[in-house]
Amino acid sequence: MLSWFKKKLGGAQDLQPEQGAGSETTAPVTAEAPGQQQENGARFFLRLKDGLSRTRKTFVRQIDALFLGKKKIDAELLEDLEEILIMADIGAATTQELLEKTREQVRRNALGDALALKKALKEMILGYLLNANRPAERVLPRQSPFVIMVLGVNGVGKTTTIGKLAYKFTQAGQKVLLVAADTFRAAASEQLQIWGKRVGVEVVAQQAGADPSSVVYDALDYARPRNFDVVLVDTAGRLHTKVNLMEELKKIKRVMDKKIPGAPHEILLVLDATTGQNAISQARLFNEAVDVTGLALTKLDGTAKGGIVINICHEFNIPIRFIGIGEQMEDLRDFEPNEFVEALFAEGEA
Ligand SMILES: Nc1nc2c(ncn2[C@@H]2O[C@H](COP(=O)(O)OP(=O)(O)OP(=O)(O)O)[C@@H](O)[C@H]2O)c(=O)[nH]1
Ligand SMILES: [Mg+2]
Repeated sequence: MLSWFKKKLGGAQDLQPEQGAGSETTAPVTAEAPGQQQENGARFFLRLKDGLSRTRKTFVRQIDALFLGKKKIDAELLEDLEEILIMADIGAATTQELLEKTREQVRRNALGDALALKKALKEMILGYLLNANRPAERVLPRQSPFVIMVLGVNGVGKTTTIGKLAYKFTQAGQKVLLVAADTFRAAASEQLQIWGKRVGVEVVAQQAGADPSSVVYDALDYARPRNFDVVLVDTAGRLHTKVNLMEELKKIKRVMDKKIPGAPHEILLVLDATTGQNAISQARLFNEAVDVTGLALTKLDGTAKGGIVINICHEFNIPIRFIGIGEQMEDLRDFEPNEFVEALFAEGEA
C-alpha cells in the first residue's frame, strides 16, 4: 500500500533517515507489510472490479454494445463513442483528445476494426493514468513523524479516508496519531474518535469551536516526543470557493511547518467521485490555495462516473494516491493504474 512511498522501501524502519543525511532526507514509508499486498491481491482485485461495476456498465459495456455487429470504424461510430466518453465523465477536453488520437490512428489505418479500437482506447487511458502516477519523493524530517493533512469539501469522505488510512498504517506496524482539526462540525471529533477506537490508535482533540491551527500545533507537540510515525490531520469540510476557509487551511499549513519544518509532508485532497466534473474545479481551487500533493478519490463504488479518474489524471499533475470503493475499513485501495484499467475493462458480466 501507499505505493507512493513504496518504490524504495522495505518497512517501517525506513521511516528513520540515514545518519548524517542533513536535516532532511527523502526516505519512503510504507503502510503495508511486504508481501501482504500480493496475498490480498486477487481478493482486492475482485473487490475493485465489483466497485467499478457501475462505471463499467455505463462505459465499457456501452462501447461493447456500440461495436456489436459493427466492424468498420466510421464517423458515426466515433460520434457515438464521443457520447459514451462524455457520459462516463471523462470530460470534454480529454474526450476530444482521445477522439483525435483515435481519428489519427484510423487515418493511418492503424486500427483494423472495432476491437482494435477498444484496445487502443484502453492503452490511451492507461497512458493518462500512468502519466499522472509519478511516485512522490517525500521529504521526511529527521526527528519527526510523517504528517498528512487531509482536506476537501463537505461530506466527500475525509474522516472515513483517515480512518481507513490509519488502519493501513497500523497494519504495517506503524504508530499512528489522529488529529481532530475539524472543530467546526458538531460531532466531527467524536466521529474521528470512533475511528480511533475501531483501529486502535490515539486521537488528539479539543473542544468544539477551538482554533484548528492551535489544535494542530498542540497535536504536533504531543506527537513529537512520543515517536509517532504518522500523524493524520482531519480538517473541516469547506467549500473551495470560500476564500476565508481556504485562508484557514493556509494558516494550518503554516503552523505545521513552523512546528515541524517541511510538514505537512503530504497534502491529501479527498474528492467524491460521484460529483463528477465538480471534482475538477475542487482540485483546481484547493491546489491553488495549498499545493495539493496527492488525491484520494472516494465512493467509486457508488457511481457510474468513474471516468472522472481518467479526467483528473489528464487535467492535473497531482497523482491519485487512493481510491475508496466502500465504507469499510479495508475499502481504501492504493491507486494502481494497471489494475484500475484492467478492472474497468474486465470482460464478463456487468
Ligand atoms: N460507498 C462509499 N461511501 C464512502 C466512501 N468514503 C466515504 N464514504 C461515506 O461518505 C459519508 C461521508 O463520509 P465522511 O468521512 O464523514 O466525510 P467528510 O468529508 O469527513 O465529511 P465532513 O467532515 O462533514 O466534511 C459517510 O457515510 C461515509 O461512510 C467510499 O469510498 N465509498
Ligand atoms: Mg469529516
